[in-house]
Amino acid sequence: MTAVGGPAEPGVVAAVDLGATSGRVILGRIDRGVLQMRHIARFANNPVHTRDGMHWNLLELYREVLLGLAAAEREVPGEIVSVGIDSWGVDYGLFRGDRLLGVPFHYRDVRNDAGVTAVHARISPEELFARNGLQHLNFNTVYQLVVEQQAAGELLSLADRMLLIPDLLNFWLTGKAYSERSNASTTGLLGAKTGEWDLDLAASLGIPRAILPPLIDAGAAVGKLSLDVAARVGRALNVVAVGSHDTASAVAAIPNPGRDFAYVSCGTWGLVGLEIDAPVLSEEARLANFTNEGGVDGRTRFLHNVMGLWLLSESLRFWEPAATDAQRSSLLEELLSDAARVPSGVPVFDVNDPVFLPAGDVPVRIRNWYGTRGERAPESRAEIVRCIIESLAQAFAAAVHEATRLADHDVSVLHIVGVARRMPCCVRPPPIVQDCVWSQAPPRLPRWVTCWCRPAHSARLAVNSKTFARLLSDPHPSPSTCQDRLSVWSNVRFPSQRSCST
Ligand code: LRH
Repeated sequence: MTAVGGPAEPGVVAAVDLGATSGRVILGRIDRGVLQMRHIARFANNPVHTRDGMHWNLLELYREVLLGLAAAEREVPGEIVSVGIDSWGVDYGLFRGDRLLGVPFHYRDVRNDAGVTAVHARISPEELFARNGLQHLNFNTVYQLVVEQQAAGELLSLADRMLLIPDLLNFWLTGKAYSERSNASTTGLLGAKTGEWDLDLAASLGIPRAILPPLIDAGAAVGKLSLDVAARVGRALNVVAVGSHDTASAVAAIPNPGRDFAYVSCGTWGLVGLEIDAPVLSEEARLANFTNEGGVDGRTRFLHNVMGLWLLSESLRFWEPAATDAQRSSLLEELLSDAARVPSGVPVFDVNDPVFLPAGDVPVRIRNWYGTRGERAPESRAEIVRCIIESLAQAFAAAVHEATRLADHDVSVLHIVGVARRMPCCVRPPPIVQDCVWSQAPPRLPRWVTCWCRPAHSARLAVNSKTFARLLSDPHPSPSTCQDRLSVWSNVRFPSQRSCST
């Protein structure tokens, strides 16, 4: 994809994008500097709870990927030059030879806290951050692997390889086992300064070094589909490593970003921050729970994980456990318009409270959050939705601001990317890319956006949280209301060289 707008136009590529709630197979064709995209397959990614915990339905995902690739090949026979896969970070499968040992755990499984305790008994949070630069999230792979050691019937000692989800799928597709760096950077085992596996850290935590596969960068060839897979897909396609951490790909896909930009990549998670040259490893950054993830082209994503639209999707799941994805989608439509009628100024809650991390009764936990602080809790579903949106908005705004301060990096542009407007449900229209660009206070603000920059002496961006609330909740933002400093693209038009259409 880096060739977009460049001289080499590589033809048709197939992208497999796996999110925590849904996956897609998309064809992309680069034609005279314009990336045209066609959605070939869209499928749900529903976790499965078994007696030992919460798991990804990986076999089903793999089956969908194969079906999607086969459909893509039928769509443009002989034209696909490469396939790339990205997914959420941190989760993995353990292998012995070709055999997958156990069903991969979902990062929201409740087992992780024991791993945190065990890791920090051996290395302090300060030293860990100085080595891996990662925000403390109890599901970082390093904690999960240490939990593996403690489990009854543990599999770590049997394993000869650990593969993160996109690498695992690449392995099933091609028989080649690598670890792509952007996603490896979410494990907690990659040196923040070196970009190499921190083998001493692994050894000190009892994680066998041998399970860590050779690292490769986005853009490297993985291999051809193996014979049996090629027979099912229709042709021996080339698999290429992309920014296999979904956030790496999301940020790499921002059109013409320049260097002084911030982003909100909003889906199940809200990833909010900057792209910079080198990690920020200060104590202040650690205490603010900011992370340094590896980006495409050796860049660093300095960002904060905000709880994201998970709060909405899990609330819907709690309210309507038996509903289909389609039913939940239309319920969401209703709730969003009801929420828009709730008077503004609802009290906000701390969306980043870890209490909201596990699956389950999120609305009850939201009410309790207010209750335990002696505040009036939202009553109706619409009120809860309104509180979620406004609280997310405020957290996004605060994170943009904090990122610029901690990295001492001014920004003049904010890009909002992802399925930001809506809950990530599997039956969604193509993702919306919303891109707000302004380098000075916009002279006239579009109806649905209220953003501003701080006075000129500080080029840092101050973002009104209402901006995000409006962006998230307005069902039909109209491009015609946008002024030249702010454009909305519904995946149809990119006004610039790096263009995209369906
Ligand atoms: C977003 C994401 C995020 C991780 C989380 C597990 O999809 O990759 O960056 O922290 O999932």
